[in-house]
Amino acid sequence: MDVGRDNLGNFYDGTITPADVVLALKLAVTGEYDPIGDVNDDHQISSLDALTILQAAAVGGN
Ligand SMILES: [Ca+2]
Repeated sequence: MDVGRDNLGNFYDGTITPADVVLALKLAVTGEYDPIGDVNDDHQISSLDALTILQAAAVGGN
């Protein structure tokens, strides 16, 4: 994950946290697209992306 601010103004610090899951779910609900949140590279943000981020947060989050 890149560090910095994406085109929606969300800040990414390079670590995966539950806050990133919330952001991904928000994108999934609103239909907005952000390549940073598209962790499985299928060119859409869905609950599957959020689940993948949640699992990453549970394993390696701090
Ligand atoms: Ca995706």
